[in-house]
Amino acid sequence: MTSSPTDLAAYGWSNTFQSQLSPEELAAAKPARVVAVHRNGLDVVAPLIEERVGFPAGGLDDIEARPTVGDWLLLDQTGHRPLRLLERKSLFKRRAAGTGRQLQLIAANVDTLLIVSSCNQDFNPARLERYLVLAREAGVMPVVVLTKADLADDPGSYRARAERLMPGLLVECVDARTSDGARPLQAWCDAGQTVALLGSSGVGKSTLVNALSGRPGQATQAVREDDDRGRHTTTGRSLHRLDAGGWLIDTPGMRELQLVDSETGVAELFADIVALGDTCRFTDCRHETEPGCAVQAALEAGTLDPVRLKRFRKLLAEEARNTSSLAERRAQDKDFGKMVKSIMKEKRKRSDWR
Ligand SMILES: Nc1nc2c(ncn2[C@@H]2O[C@H](COP(=O)(O)OP(=O)(O)OP(=O)(O)O)[C@@H](O)[C@H]2O)c(=O)[nH]1
Ligand SMILES: [Mg+2]
Ligand SMILES: [Zn+2]
Repeated sequence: MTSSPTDLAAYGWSNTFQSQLSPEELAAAKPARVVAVHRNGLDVVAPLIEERVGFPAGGLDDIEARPTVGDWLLLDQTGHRPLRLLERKSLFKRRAAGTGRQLQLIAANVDTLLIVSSCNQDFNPARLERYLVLAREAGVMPVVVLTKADLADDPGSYRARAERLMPGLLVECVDARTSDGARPLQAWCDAGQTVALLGSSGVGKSTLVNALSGRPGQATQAVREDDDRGRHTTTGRSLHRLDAGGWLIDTPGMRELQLVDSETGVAELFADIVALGDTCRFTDCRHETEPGCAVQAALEAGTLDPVRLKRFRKLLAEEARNTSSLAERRAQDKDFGKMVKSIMKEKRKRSDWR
């Protein structure tokens, strides 16, 4: 490796990545971090490297094997050609918006997820819960950031509602426009730390990037007055270096976050309800009208919020639907891949005969 691990640490390098290198790679390969993904290549950075490189060979029909923002790539000795993608320590993914059922990668190798919402009509517990599941599933620490506290009559009430979503959840109310206002978030942005900002359009993700980096690099735009919705100003994901040494990933506002492969995360976020269900008289209790149902008993006793139970059920059903349709799609893609391979093989055979 031509850069020392200490120099690379400033870019988020750690033993998780170092331990994946063979002795030959340790001697010659150059690790670099993906800061942006374009149709025609990847922008990567490392000490003394700032390049647009191609995609590493292979694995392109497996969406999860494609590089995404935050990924570590090994470049060859020249520093221009990617050899391979290193295994990630965390990954955010979702089912792409719209009717296409494919998987979409959001960001990799993130240490802290800032779930951004505003102290206005954007605030929505069901939406925040989806992001919390995403963080759980990736094993990433979540922090809920409530922006526009300066415009709200009672920001404390939003904070209290957010804190109820998960025991011990960290919630910060901020004015995202100034570095002073965004100061509570500095603690997550220390040297070598990678922080991703996710949330709806117009909540102030790019405003936070500008405040925390002290540079007006990211375009921002006023929200619609009637419903506080944003205008989808940011259109691509990108990784930004902060003076404090941390790395921030700005993302386009999400219209919807559809979870996939997240059954564990959902069960963990609603662990109290799952535990209640385990104490029902019947092991196959559907928690509806069965005698001895602990969930119904908790509803009656007022210790379980019926609205939260409804959100849990909805999320569980939706996650199952998304994951099974994704499995179908993966099978189809595989079949298609096989078909292409067999056609190519046939073609080659025929040309051999000529
Ligand atoms: N008063 C106030 N305005 C804010 C705050 N945070 C963001 N804004 C404003 O809200 C608008 C939208 O902010 P952006 O940073 O563009 O929002 P975004 O989340 O990046 O939106 P997309 O890129 O569309 O996803 C801008 O006019 C910001 O100045 C805040 O804490 N207080
Ligand atoms: Mg933006
Ligand atoms: Zn039950």
